Amino acid sequence: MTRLWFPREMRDAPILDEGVRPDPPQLHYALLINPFYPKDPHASFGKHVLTPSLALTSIAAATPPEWQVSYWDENLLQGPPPWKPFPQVVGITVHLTFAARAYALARWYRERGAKVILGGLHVLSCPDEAAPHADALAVGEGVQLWGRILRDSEAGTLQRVYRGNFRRPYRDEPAPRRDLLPRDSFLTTTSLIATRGCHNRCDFCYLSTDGLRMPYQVRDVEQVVEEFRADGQPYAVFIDNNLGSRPDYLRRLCRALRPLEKIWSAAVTIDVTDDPSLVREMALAGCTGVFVGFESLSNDNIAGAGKKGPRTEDYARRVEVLHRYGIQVNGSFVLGFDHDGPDVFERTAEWIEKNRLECATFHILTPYPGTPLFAQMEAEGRLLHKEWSQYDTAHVVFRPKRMTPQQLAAGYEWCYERLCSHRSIWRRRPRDWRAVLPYLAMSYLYKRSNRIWYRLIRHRLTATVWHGLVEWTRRRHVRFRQGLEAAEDTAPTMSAAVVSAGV
Ligand code: B12
Ligand code: SF4
Repeated sequence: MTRLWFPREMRDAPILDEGVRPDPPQLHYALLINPFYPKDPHASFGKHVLTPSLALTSIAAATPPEWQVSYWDENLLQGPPPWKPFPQVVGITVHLTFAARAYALARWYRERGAKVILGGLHVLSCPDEAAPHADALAVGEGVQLWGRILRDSEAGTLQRVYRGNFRRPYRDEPAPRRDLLPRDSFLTTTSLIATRGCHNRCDFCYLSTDGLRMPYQVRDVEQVVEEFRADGQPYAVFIDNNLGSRPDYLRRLCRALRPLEKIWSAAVTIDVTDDPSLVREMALAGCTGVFVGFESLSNDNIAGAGKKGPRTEDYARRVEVLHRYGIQVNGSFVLGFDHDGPDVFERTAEWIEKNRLECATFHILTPYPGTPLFAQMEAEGRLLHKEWSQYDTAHVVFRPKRMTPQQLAAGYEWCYERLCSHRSIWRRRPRDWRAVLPYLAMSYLYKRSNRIWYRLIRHRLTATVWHGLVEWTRRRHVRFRQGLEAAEDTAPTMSAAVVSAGV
């Protein structure tokens, strides 16, 4: 395997200065922190500044007017979070991969007099582990809790645990505070979310976490359109688990987005292609790329995970439907299922190339705590350890059935190496010659330029450098749509060059 370039700032969290003696906390000031996590050097560093998580901007929108709130994302490589002025309350979002860092930050701020609130997915699945590190836990949906937490903290009546549910109408939530984000640091600040939940319940997915009851809900399409418009960016990423869960809603959303003449990408399941006229509506509404969780090319693996969807033999035809409407496909593949043997890597890579997927993301199967997959692996004694920082889908944390952990780790690395090779990039080029150059530019910039990404991130140049390329893509897409509109239902074959979402 080639030795990959992996700078320290991408691997290690910034150092917390233990010598700091801050002023007393500033009343009515809250700081929200997205903690550092180590990046996977096999994948693009660009993924981490493509678009921000909505966890903290969502709760920030529920801040009472007398409070001031600010935001710090340690992954933007600008050092540890600020302490001047010193916050009265610190809110930290916790995922399992960066739980240890979240706890270190919590300790640092608590020792200096701030009240620390922990929330997020890992707090929901492992509240007992998180509790000793916080003054209060926010378990579940946080927007409904944040205002109450701040007021209780002001009144000195902070409780140990606050519980929010996902049953309140989603449309009642205020728009996330995207204005708090450093705009220069992201390719786009417009992370949008229109739906919550998914029609599926795959047993490896975080949506199957024990105790997480997330009924399927949608925001009004007008709300989504308004948020897109208000953020003023040409490109948005929908961070919904599956924007296609309800085709009738997706169709209405597309019709509402169409007049904006902007571009976007979203995660969908491949059954979105059941009705090609819906794919056409997506293209007309500005969809230039989809992130599709194919998970596996083995029907046994798909059935074993409890995922409903088309047979894998039909995937190729469905990819073709998306391509026909100029929509690029970023396929997500999970490696290490029980029916995967050592041949899975080559077969998957071959399939991706044969079907010209513009982009692919690989994940080593990872049993998230609280999911049925975790319970099964634990019961079978197959978990190698519970070192959560390694549960990032880039490390093997369980004993696979049909290969060794070492074979799985090496196969995962091999898949990325192969997909990033010149040969593979060339084999996957679009059939339409007019789309080849933009595709090549995007592939090389996104997938093979980690040294550039590192500098862009450190010097906060991501937005500046990408803006021209994104705007050019948007204009190309608008021209493509005009052709599509004119052709009624016979789609031209031009593929739009896009920024494929890597989420
Ligand atoms: C945007 C995103 C990213 C971005 C940004 C990540 C970041 N941390 O900054 C990028 C692309 C970089 C990314 C990368 C990865 N991601 Co990601 N990502 C997402 C995504 C699509 C959206 C997150 C989001 O905004 N959700 C919406 C917000 C509103 O929901 P929320 O986070 O749950 O927050 C609510 C509550 O939890 C609570 N809350 C949360 N924090 C706090 C804090 C306080 C103080 C309070 C009061 C409340 C509160 O209130 C919020 C509002 O209700 C989710 C899937 C999804 N749709 O959620 C996956 C997801 C979070 N990612 C996941 C994974 C695995 C990863 C990776 C590890 C894997 C990979 N190879 O891609 C990497 C690396 C990141 C890492 N090491 O942790 C998993 C996590 C699984 C788990 N059990 O932890 C998810 C759930 C995807 C999945 N389907 O499996 N990701
Ligand atoms: S289809 Fe995707 S989002 Fe839906 S439950 Fe399965 S893995 Fe999760």
